[in-house]
Amino acid sequence: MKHIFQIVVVSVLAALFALPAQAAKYQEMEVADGGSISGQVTYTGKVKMRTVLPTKDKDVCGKARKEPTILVGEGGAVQDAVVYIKEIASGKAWPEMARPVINNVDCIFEPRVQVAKRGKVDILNSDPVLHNSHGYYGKATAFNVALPFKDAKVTKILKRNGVVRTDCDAHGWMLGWVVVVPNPYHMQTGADGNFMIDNVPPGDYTLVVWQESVGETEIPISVQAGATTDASVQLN
Ligand SMILES: [Cu+2]
Repeated sequence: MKHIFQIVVVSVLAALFALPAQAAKYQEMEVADGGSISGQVTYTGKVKMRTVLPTKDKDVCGKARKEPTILVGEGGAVQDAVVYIKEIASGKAWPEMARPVINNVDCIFEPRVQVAKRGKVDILNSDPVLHNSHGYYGKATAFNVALPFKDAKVTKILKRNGVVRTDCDAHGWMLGWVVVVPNPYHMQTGADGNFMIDNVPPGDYTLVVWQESVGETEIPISVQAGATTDASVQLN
């Protein structure tokens, strides 16, 4: 009896510990009768500006200026929003994704916003001044690299999914973002604010729309075989 009890306890513990790991691991499979999710990300509120005030290396970093905290184009279209399915256990194969690069150019992170898969990231300095790129998952450091001279390059690993904010410890106004997505069902919006995510297995999901100043907006969606679900969202 005691023996059986031990087996049950061990099995229950094993199942408990295995669950989160399985939930995090995305399985690639053949998708039959997939549906699509499409829409547009818009914003009609007042666009807040932030002040960029270079206090040193001004010959490289430029003058004081203001920049929008959200890129809004015609009809309220939001650029550089990242749209992805929050949780999906299995589905289409990951596409070929180039290794992400965080480039320091004129004291600006290029690109400002990008999407990546867990794995390596190259951090580059294209400026003749010291940058110290410091990435965070929330408050936890993701990487912290000094790039003392032009063409310095360091490769780091983005170990988990989530939003990585990059600051520069040398230039407090610098700001960049890498959204490490959990599955291949994602898209970063361009100037038209549109997104299109295809080959989704039919089912109910939560769509996440992330934008750097708004944060995450979650939308419940239902995908039907061979159909397109409209998931247009107005951020506020
Ligand atoms: Cu810097």
